[in-house]
Amino acid sequence: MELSADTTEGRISLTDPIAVLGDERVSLDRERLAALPTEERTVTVACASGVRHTATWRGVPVTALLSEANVSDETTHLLVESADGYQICVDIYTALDGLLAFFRDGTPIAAHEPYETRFIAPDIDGARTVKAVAVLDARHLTPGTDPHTLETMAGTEEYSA
Ligand SMILES: Nc1nc2c(c(=O)[nH]1)N[C@H]1C(S)=C(S)[C@@H](COP(=O)(O)O)O[C@H]1N2
Ligand SMILES: [Mo]
Repeated sequence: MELSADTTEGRISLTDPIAVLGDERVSLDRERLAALPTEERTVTVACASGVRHTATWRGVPVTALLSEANVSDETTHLLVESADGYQICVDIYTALDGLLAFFRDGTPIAAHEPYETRFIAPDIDGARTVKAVAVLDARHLTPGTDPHTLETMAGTEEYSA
C-alpha cells in the first residue's frame, strides 16, 4: 500500500525545495514531494565519535526522487548536499535503498531539530546521514575517480552532532 506523505503522519514540513539533478534538473517543493509515496527504514546512526542511536525514519524513497529527474542508467554515485555545505557521495546501489526522511519515529524531524529533512540509507556511516538536504545530484564517476574527493564532511557546525 502506498500512502502519501500527507496522510501518514501529518504534513511534510519543507521551507526550501529540494533540487534533484539527473538528465533533467527538477526542484521539488512541498506539494510535489507530498504527492510521492513514502516508506520507512529503521536505521542506526553511528559515528566514530561515539554517537549512536536507532530510529524509524519515514520519507520519500530515493528511487521516487530520482525518477522525477530522469536519472540515467550510467549513474554510479549520488552526491547529497546540505544547506550548510556538507556534501557526501555514496555509490548508487547503496543510495537507492535510501530515503529523504521527514519523520523520525512518527514525529516530524523539524519538531525537535533545526532542520526538516535527512538522507537516510541502511548501509551508510552516521556521518553520511546528511541533515537539511538541499540537493541530490546523480553522477557518473569514471573508474579512476575516488568518490571521497567529492565529499566535504564539514558543515558550518550548525547541524553537527
Ligand atoms: N548537514 C549536516 N549533516 C550532518 C552533519 C553535519 O555537520 N551537517 N554531521 C553528521 C555526523 S558526523 C553525524 S555522526 C550525524 C549525527 O547525527 P545526530 O545529531 O542525529 O546524532 O549527522 C551527520 N549529518
Ligand atoms: Mo559524526
